Amino acid sequence: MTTKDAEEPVGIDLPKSLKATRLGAVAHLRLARSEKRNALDDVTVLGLETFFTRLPKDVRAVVLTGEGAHFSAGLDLSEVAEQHDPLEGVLHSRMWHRAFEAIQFGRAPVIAALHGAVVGGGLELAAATHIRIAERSTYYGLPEGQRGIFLGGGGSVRIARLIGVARVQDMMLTGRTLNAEEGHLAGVTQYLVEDGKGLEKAMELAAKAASNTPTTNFAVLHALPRIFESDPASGLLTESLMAAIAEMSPEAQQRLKDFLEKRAAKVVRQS
Ligand code: 1HE
Repeated sequence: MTTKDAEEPVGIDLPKSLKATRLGAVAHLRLARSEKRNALDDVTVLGLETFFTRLPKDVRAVVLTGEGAHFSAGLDLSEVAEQHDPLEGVLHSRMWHRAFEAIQFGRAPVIAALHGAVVGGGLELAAATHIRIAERSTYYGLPEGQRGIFLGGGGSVRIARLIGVARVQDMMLTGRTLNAEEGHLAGVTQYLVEDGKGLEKAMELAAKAASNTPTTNFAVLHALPRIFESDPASGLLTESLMAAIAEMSPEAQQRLKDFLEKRAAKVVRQS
């Protein structure tokens, strides 16, 4: 991304609850249903799946934000209030799983800038992204417990891995919310910024991630989490295979040469 890049459309048909633009190699996807606090209805969840499965090859990172005062109020409760068929309920949850898998295991790293309420399915959505930034106004809740329902968008797996089963149990059993600082300490976010600064930080990080080689980013997105979940022996073997593929890529060879010939940046302390 350079300063001369102008914002342009991404070229994917989306429902009106989602808006996407791109600035060079970075796409910016917004939840755009602020009148319903970005509650995630079926159309929006399917739109997320479409966006992340059809991402153009030259989009190298995605920034995800929510319009209005809140990132997302989670599942659109009006759509489940009338649901009485258990199988339909399972399939509904599986639809969320598909959409969020497309985010977590898509072609580009996704950076979410959070603010206001990040609750229920909104937190499940954020947990499917790779880097999360919280503005100070952010708070997290899992009101499924109070609503008489359960997680269904992958939260049992992803949120529990981020903050631990014990915290998820506390939030669901008691309705406890975490503020931005508590969430940060618990492991929800990698960055905490002042109000109004989330998008800027996300664009800065996205530009960095977009400048990596596609092979390294593929390894980080697809291989690393699977290695982490596998038994150590299989994990180490997968790591070796992935390492060999990455270092043999022509882009990696060029980058290594650039460093050895003093053309590449050194690793310097940032804080
Ligand atoms: C909604 C939703 C929603 C707002 N589904 N319509 N999620 C929750 O239990 C969170 C429910 N929402 C809230 O607690 C609050 O709305 C907020 C704290 C997020 C924001 O409060 P506020 O005062 O800014 O807005 P509001 O007046 O509550 O809501 C504005 C409108 O959005 C209102 O509709 P209106 O027609 O009266 O204007 C609300 O009804 C509507 N709205 N949130 C439907 N969630 C895959 S499983 C995942 C399971 C879950 O995500 S459970 C958690 C559900």
